[in-house]
Amino acid sequence: MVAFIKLFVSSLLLASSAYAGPVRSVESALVFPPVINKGLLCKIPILRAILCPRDSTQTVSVSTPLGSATGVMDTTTAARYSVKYGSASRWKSSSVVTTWALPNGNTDPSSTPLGCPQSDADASSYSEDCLSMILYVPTSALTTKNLPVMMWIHGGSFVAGSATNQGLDGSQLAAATNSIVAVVQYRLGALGFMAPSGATNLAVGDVITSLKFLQKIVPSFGGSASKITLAGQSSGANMIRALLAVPSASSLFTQAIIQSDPMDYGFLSTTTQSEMQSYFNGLLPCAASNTTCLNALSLDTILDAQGNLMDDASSIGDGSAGIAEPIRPVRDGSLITSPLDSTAAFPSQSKNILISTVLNEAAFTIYGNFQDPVPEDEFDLVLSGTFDETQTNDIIDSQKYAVPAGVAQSTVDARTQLETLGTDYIWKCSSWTFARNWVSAGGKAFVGLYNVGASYPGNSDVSFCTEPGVVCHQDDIEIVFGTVPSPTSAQSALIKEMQARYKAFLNNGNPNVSGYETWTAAGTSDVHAKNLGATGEAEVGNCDPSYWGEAVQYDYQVFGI
Ligand SMILES: *[C@@H]1O[C@H](CO)[C@@H](O)[C@H](O)[C@H]1NC(C)=O
Ligand SMILES: CC(=O)N[C@H]1CO[C@H](CO)[C@@H](O)[C@@H]1O
Repeated sequence: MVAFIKLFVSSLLLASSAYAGPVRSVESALVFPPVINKGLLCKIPILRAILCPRDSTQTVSVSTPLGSATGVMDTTTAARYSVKYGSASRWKSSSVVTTWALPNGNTDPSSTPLGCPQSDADASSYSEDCLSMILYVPTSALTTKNLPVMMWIHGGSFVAGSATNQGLDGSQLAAATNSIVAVVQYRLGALGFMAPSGATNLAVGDVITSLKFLQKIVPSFGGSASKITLAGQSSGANMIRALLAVPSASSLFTQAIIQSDPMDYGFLSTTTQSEMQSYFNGLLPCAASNTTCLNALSLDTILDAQGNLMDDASSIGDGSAGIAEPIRPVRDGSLITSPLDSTAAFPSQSKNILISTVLNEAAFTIYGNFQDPVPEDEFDLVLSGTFDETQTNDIIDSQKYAVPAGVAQSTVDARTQLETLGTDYIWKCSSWTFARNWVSAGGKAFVGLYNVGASYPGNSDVSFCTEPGVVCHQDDIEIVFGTVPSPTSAQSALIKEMQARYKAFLNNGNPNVSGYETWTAAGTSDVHAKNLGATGEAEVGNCDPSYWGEAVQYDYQVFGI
């Protein structure tokens, strides 16, 4: 069972391990329109933002209840403010800062925050003092008040990623949607979920802390604290799913955008979490109660233990932690109070959500791990290495992913079926199931499928991901942010469309805008998934309600999480 599930890890992990540090460069080619009396007006901080020629050190200031905020104008249309939003002692809950400060003791407002500690990144790129965010404030905020706010939660399987990852510069998105974009960091891995004392979901708490911070400060920037939308991709979207299950966080945001959430994985059960916790504690050279010892542990020691935990997680307890995201939010019954999956009726919902997946979510994994075509007679074998016996038999008996009959054995490449299967159960169909449940519980949902993407750095390691028409996991990120390096006309068109739709959604919870096709809201059976980058609605395929979740169970059903 382990061997093949492992394959589905890497698409989440590897792709996001392309941690690249700050991505910004000075776009000196931008020319600002001439302004009369510029010299005088540039002395007034708030006017400086819109009226004065920018250079790489052009600073701007805003007065907030937490003190004066200083940022920089990277572009003519948005200012960027890096800020430390929260403080936390190791393995303790975080709290909102009481004073505005640049991250990591920086004094240069153009500096970017260090990421949270993670393996596969240079130690100089991270710090335990990592509860920071970057705010992108459109210059329009000076003249328009009550702008919506979109807070982006990065992916990386809860063990990687940061606010400075490739493509996450929110300047263009902020200007195009006329909204404040915040890109937030939260504690990762063992430091965010596995306190030896047994406390968990610390990272979920960090995001709640960041929302409380936003509530306090966005009005100073021209934003509205009652129009905050959460948006995120992959495990960032999974984090949002967790926050939707936290009643005490509900008043802190109004709606959510969930991109490529691996919804097949439920939250962790408390039983599995405590078994993993015991295992992890056993890897540390400290008693779980010895705070002095725990606080003195080096980050290397903690990350090493975390790596061992992840390697062994799928054989701990019932194995429901799996391999792709073994460290993840826990349905602890106090913070996260419902599973938000098909194992129980959803609590009643009133928020609007937008849920999307991409065409080839599993391609990076399948084509990255099977470099050569997979013959038909190995298909069943791969299945039985991925699913439990019942799931395997149900899938084979249904013939839904069978290699088409009449195809010469020598030309068969079952990677096509495996890729569709992986995409369906981990992402696409499970997201559609979630949308149906959401609507049944009274919420409104808009479902989309990206037919056009922009190859995210790292995805080009798998040549299939660079083929025309293929959209791999993460290829939606630069489309949303408008950060595609040299966009094709199809990419430019989709960037424009998605930003227009996001702008509408951020303002009124509906992604419909004139000039573009109607995006019909999901129903309890037909989710009306809108093709993004293509016309009409996506083919239902095996995401029919009678198949995944019914005829064949999702992993969260198999494990009864
Ligand atoms: C805590 O751990 C330290 C080693 O870091 C050890 O010297 C000390 O005796 C321990 N304290 C207790 C109460 O066990
Ligand atoms: C189908 C649909 O939801 N159409 C809506 C698109 O958005 C506009 C503006 O919010 C609404 O008036 C439409 O009803």
